[in-house]
Amino acid sequence: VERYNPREMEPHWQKVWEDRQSFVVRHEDPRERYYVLEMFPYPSGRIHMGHVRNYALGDVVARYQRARGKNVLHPMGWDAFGLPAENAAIERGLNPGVWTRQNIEAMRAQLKSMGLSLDWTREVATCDPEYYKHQQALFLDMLEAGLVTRKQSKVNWDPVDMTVLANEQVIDGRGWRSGSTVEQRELTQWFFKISDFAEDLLTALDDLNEWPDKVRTMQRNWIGKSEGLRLLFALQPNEKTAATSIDVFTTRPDTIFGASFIAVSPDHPLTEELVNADPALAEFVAECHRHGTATETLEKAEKQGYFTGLNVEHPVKPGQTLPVYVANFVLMDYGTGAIFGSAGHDQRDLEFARKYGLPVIPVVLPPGADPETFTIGDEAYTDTGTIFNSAFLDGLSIEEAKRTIADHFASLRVDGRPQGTVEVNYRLRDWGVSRQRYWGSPIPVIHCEVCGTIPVPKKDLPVVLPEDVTFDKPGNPLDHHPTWKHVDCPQCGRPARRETDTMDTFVDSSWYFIRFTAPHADTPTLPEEANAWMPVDQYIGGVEHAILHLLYSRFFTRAMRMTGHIGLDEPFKGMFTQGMVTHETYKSDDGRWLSPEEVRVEMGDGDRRATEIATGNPAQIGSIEKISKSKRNGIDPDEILKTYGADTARWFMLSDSPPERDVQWTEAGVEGASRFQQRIWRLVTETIAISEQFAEIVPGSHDEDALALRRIVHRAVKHVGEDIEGLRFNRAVAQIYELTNALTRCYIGLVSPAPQARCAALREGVEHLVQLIAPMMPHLAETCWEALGLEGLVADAPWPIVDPALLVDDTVTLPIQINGKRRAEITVAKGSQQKTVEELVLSLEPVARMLEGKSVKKIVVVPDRIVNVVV
Ligand code: ANZ
Ligand code: ZN
Repeated sequence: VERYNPREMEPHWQKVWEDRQSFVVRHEDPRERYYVLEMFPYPSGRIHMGHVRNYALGDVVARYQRARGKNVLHPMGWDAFGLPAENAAIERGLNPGVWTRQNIEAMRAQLKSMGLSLDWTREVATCDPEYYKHQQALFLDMLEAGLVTRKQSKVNWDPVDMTVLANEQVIDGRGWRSGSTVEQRELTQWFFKISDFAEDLLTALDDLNEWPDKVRTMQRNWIGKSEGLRLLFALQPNEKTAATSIDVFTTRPDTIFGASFIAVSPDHPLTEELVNADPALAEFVAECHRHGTATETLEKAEKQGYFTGLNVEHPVKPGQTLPVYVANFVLMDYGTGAIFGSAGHDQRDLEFARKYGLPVIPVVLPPGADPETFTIGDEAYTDTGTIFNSAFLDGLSIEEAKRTIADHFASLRVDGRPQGTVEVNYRLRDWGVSRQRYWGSPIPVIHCEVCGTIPVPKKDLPVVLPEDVTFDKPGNPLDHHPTWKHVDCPQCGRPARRETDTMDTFVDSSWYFIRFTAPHADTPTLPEEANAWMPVDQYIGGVEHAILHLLYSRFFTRAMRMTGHIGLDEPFKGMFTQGMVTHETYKSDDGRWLSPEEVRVEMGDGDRRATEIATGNPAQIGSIEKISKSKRNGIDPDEILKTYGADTARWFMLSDSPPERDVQWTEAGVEGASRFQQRIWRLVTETIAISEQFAEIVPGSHDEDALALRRIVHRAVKHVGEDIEGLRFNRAVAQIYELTNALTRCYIGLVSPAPQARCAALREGVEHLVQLIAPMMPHLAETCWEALGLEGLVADAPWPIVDPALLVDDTVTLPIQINGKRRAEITVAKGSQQKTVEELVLSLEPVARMLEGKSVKKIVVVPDRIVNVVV
C-alpha cells in the first residue's frame, strides 16, 4: 500500500474547497444557522502553537455542525491595531501599516495551510478604514446616546511607551510592556460608560449557562458588587477645613465599635484642601503618586499614613474621637474615597493601626472563643462570629448587627443628612478608551476653541489614519504630523484641531464578531443579519481574555442595541476557554536556554537524555512550561505543518488532553499522530481491496461478528458526536482509536470467501470512520472518501445516522419459524424492530436456501421473541 502523502494531498484539498467555495456562507441558505468563532489573532507575523490549538478546536466544531446540517458561519479576521506595530516602526523603521499588512499576508497563508473551514470572503482587519469607519460611526452613535463621556482623570502613564495604561496593564507598578515605573498623570479622556451597566452585566451572567463557571466568577469579581453603608462622621470643629463631615463607605458597619481611625485617599477633596497649608502632607501625597494607585500595587505596598490633625466624633461612643489620616491604600475612585478602620477585623487596618500605635479593639468573637481572653495577633479576624464589646450590638450575628446598626444610623442626622444610608458600590470603572498612540482607530471628534468638542459629521467618516508618519520623536506621531490634525470646525468653519488620541484596541475587538455577520455592509451592521446570526453559538479563546474582552464585548453589544444596530444584549451563548500549549525546556551545560531544535533527545539507560547538537555537550532537560520566547521552548507551527502536515498537528492538539487543560507538545506525540494517519489510510485502502479480492462473497450470510462490529461502529458514531458537542475532543479521539482497532481486527480476521455481512459491516464501518475523523483530519478524510468512491466531498456529507437498535447493549437470539416450523435462529441487537430483523433474516443463508423459488407472503417479527415467515 502506498503511504499517504499529506504534503501532496493537503494543498490539493485546500484548493478544492476554495474552488468550490465550500465554506462560503450563502445568504439564502435556509438551514438552521450556527455561528462558531475563535478569537481573532493579532497579526504579529507568524502563528504560534496557541493559534494552532485554538483554530483546530474551532474547526472541529464548525465542520461537525456543518455535517449536522447547519448553515455554519465560521469567519476569520485580524485584530490589527496595537503597540507592536509601532514598536516595529520605532525599532526597525518599518511603517506600521506596511508591517501589519505583510504580517497578515504571511499569517493568512499559514492559516490556510491548516485547512480550516473558514469563510474567507468575510475577512476583516481592524486597521482597515472599511472597518474602523464603522467603529467611528458607532462611537458617534454612542456619544449621542449618552454612553460616552469625556472627563479628567488620573491615569497610569508609562514614561517609556509614552502612553496611558489601563490598570491591568500595570504589573507591580510597572508598565506591562516597557517594564518602567508607571507615573500618575491627569488627562482629559474619553470614557465608555460601562459602569452604568454594572448591575445588568452582573445579573445577566446567571443566564450564561454555557460559559465556564470560572469565567463567570472572574467577571463577577471584576464587576465587584458590594452592599454596604454610607456612613457620615462629624468633624470636630477646627481651623483647617470648611468641611464639617466625612462620608465613608463600609461593608462592615457591624464593626463600628471597633473603629480606631478614619483614612481618606491622597486624592480626596479634603486632602487636596489640606495640602495647601501643609507642605509635609503635600510631600506625602506626591510620594503616594510616585508609587501609583493601581489596585495591585497598593495591595502589596506597605501601608503608609499621614495624620491630618483632624478628628471626628465617634458615632457610637459619645465623647470619644477618631483621628483622621491620609492613607495610601484608600482609592479615590471607589466608594467615597474614605474609610473607617476597624483594626481587629481587616488586615490592612490592622497593619496600619500597629504601625501608627492606634487601638486594636476586637468586636467579633470567633465561635467558641472566650471573650475575656480573645485577642488579635498578627492577623485580623475576618470570619464569622458573634458581636461583643459593642453595647447594643452585643450577642448579635454579623448579619443581624449590620441590619441593626443600619437602622440605628438611618434615624440619626449629620449635616442635615441621614447618618447612614444603605448603598451599593461596584468596583467596575468606566472604560477609558483614549490612547496617546498612533496605530489605532482615530476618535472622530474635533476640538474647536469656540464651539468646544464637536463630533465629526458622519458623512466625513472615516477619519483616516495618515500613513506618512515618523517616529523620530517620542510621543504620538499624530501630534507631530504636519497637516493631519489641522481641520476646519464642522460647526463654525474656523481652524480647529482633530482629536489625536486613538481608541483602545479593546474597542476594535468588542464588536468584530457582529461585523462578521455583514462584513461588507456600508453601515456597521445589517440588523437583520446581526439578529439572524447572533449570538455566537460557540466562542473559543484563551482564558487571558476571560475578563476584559468578554466584558467589553458584552457592554458593546448592549450599547449597539441601544443605538439600533442589533436586537440583543448577550453576544456569546457558548464560551470555551482553552488551555495552553506547553513544552519541555532545555538548558546547555553553561546555563543557556536551548530551543528544541538545538537539542537531540534520546533514550539512554532507561531515562531520556539531551545533547546540545552544536557542541555535542550534554544538555539539561528542564521543566514543562508554557511556550514562551524567554525560555525558548517554542515550536514553530510552520515547521510542524511542513514536516507532518496539518492533519497530524490538528489531531495531536485534539488528542492529548482535555481542551480546557494545558497540552504538552512532544515529538513522540506528533509522531504517534502521524502514524495513526497512515494506519487509517492503510485500513481504508485495504478495505477497498477486499471488495475487489472478495468478489465472490458468499451471499446472504448474517453473522454475529458482523453484528458485533456494526454495534461498535454505531456506538462510536453516537459517542463521537456527543463528545464533540460537549467539546470533549480528546474523548472523541479515544473513541476513534478504539473504532479503528475494531475495524482493523475485523479486517485481519477475514478469510476468503468472506461472509458478505462481515464485508458489508467493515465497509460501513470504514465509511463512518472517515466521517468521524473528517472534522479533525479533514484532508485525510477527503482523500479516503474519494478513494472509497463516495459521492461529493466528505465536507458536505451529512453526519452518519445511528441505528438505535445497534446501541442496545445485549443481543437476543430469535427462533425463526417458516410456516410454523422452527428452521433457524438469528442473533440480533435487543430491541431490533421489524424492518431490521426482516432484512437480516432474509439475508441469512439457511433461510435464503429454504425460500429459494418461493414467494414470501409475510414476515411477522415479535421483537425480542420470535420471527415467523409465511410463504
Ligand atoms: C470598615 C471595615 C471594617 C471594612 C472591617 C472592612 C472590614 P469591598 O467588599 O471590596 O467593597 N473601603 C471602602 N472604600 C475604600 C476605598 N476607596 N479604598 C480602599 N478601601 C476602601 O470592600 C469594602 C471595604 O473596603 C469597606 O468596608 C472599607 O473598609 C474598605 F473590619 O469599612 B470597611
Ligand atoms: Zn467651531
